[in-house]
Amino acid sequence: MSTNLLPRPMRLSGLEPLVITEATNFVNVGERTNVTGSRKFLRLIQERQFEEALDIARDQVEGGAQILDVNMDEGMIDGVEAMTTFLNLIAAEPDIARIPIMIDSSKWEIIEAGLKCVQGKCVVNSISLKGGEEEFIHQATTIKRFGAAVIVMAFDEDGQADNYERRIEICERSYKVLTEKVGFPPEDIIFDPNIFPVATGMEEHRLNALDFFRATKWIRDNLPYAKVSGGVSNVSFSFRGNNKVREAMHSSFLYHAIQNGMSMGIVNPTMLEVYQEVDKRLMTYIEDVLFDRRADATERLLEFAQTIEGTVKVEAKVLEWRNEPVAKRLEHALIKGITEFIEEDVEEARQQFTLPLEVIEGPLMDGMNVVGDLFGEGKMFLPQVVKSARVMKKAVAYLLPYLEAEKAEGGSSSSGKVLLATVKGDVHDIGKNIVGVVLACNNFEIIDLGVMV
Ligand code: B12
Repeated sequence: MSTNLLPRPMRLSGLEPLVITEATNFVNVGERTNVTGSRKFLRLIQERQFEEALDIARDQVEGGAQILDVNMDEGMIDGVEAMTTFLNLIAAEPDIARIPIMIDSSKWEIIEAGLKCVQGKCVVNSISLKGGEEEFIHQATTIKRFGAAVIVMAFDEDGQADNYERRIEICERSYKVLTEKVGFPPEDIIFDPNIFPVATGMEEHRLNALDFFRATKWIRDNLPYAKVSGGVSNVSFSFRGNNKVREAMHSSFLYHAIQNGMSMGIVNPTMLEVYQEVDKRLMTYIEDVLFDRRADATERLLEFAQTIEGTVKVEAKVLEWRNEPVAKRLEHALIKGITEFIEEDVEEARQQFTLPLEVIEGPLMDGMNVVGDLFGEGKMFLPQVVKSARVMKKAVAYLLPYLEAEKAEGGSSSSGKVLLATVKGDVHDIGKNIVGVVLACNNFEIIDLGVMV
C-alpha cells in the first residue's frame, strides 16, 4: 500500500481484539470448521455432535488460528440452523470466542443468520457483484450495519475473474461501489482475487498464480487500505494425493503472495511446509510453474513429483537430519515442530555443556531465533511457531530438574522477592518461566502472576 496514507488498521474482535496493521505478519484463518473442507466436521454437524465439533474449533485456536472460519454450506444440512446453533455454542466458550469469527457462506440467508449471532467484530466471507450492483449494495449495507468486515470475491455479472485484467477491473469496481455508494470503511474491505489451480495441463491455467500475485500487488498499491485474502489449498489441486508437493507448493505460493501484499488467508497448517525446508530442486520446479518461467514447467514438475510420491527415498530423507550435529538437530526439531527426539537430543547437548542453562541459552535459543527470523520473513506461520514453542517447552521441561539441582548453595534465607508476569496482550512466557526457575534456584522467592496480566 502507498506509504503516505495515514494508518487505518483493520480492527476485528472476538472477546479479544485483533488489530491488523501494515506491520502485522500474515493472518491465518483456521479452516477446519468448514463442512466443505473437512469431512470430519461435516459428519459431526450432520450427526449433530456439536460438542465434538466445538473441540475442532478449540484445536484450531490452540493451534494458532487468528480468525475462525465457519462454513455450513452443504445440501444435506439446514445451513441457517446449523450456523446459528454452532455460533451460539461458540459464544459460550471463551477460549474459542476470544478470536474473531469468519462467517463463510455463498448463501446470503446463512450469512445474515450468522451476523445475528456473533459478538465482537467478525468478517463476512463473501459477497460479490455476481448478482448485480443492487444486490451487492443491499448486502454490503447490511454487513456495514452489523459492523462487520467483508471479503469480496472477484466475481461479477459476467462470471469469475480468471485473468489479471478481470481481477483488477472487478476489484476496482467493487471498491468504488463500497466506498462511494455504501460508505463502507475501506480498511474493512478484503478482496479475494481467486486462487486457482496451477499445473493442470491446460494452457489457460498457466498464469493462474502469477495473475493472482500481480492482482494482489495492484490491489494493495491502488485501493487504499483494502486487504487481500484467499484459499491457498486451491493452488495445488492438481496434486491431490501427493502431499509432499502440495505442502511445498503452499509454502512457496504463500511466501510470494505475502511479498506481493496478501494479508490473510485460509490455510491448513498441516499442509504447509516451512519454506526454507523444501528440497531446493522441488522448489525450483514449483516456482517455474508458479511464475510460468518455462513452457515445459508443468511437465517437469509432474515428472519430478512422481519420483517423490511417498517413496522410500522420502522416508530416508526424513530421518537424514538425525545424522547432523546435535545443535543442528535441535534447530531442525524446533523449526519443524518435532517433539519425538527432543529429550534425547537435549540430553546429548546437556552432556556437552557445563551448565544446563547453557543448553537453553546456546542451541535452543539459537534455534528459536531461526524460527523467529523465518516467521518475520513470512517463511513460517503462526501455527508452525506454536508447534516450535511446544518443542521448546518440552526441552525446557526436560532440563528443569537439572536446573533445579544447580540450586545455589548457602542457607535458606531468601535473596529477595521477585514478581513475574507478561504484560496484557503478550503470551510469550517461555523466557519468563526460565527466568523464574533460575531465580528460584538462586534463592529468590518467585511470585508468578502468569501471562497477559
Ligand atoms: C515462540 C514464539 C511465539 C509463541 C509463544 C509461545 C509461548 N508460550 O511463549 C507463539 C506462537 C504463541 C507466539 C505468538 C506471537 N508472536 Co511470537 N515468537 C516466538 C519466538 C519464535 C520465540 C520466543 C521464545 O520463546 N524464545 C526463547 C526464550 C527462552 O527466549 P526469550 O523469550 O528471549 O527469553 C530469554 C531472555 O529474553 C530473558 N528474559 C525473558 N523474559 C525475562 C524477564 C526477566 C525479568 C529477565 C531478567 C529476563 C528475561 O531470559 C530468557 C532466557 O534466556 C520469538 C522469536 C525470537 N527469536 O525470540 C517470536 C516473537 C517474540 N513473536 C513475535 C510476534 C510478532 C508474535 C505475534 C504477535 C504473532 C502474531 N502475528 O500473532 C504473537 C503474539 C501473541 C501474543 N498475544 O502475545 C515477534 C515479536 C516482535 C516484537 N518485537 O514485537 C517475534 C520476535 C518474532 C518475529 N521476529 O517477528 N510467538
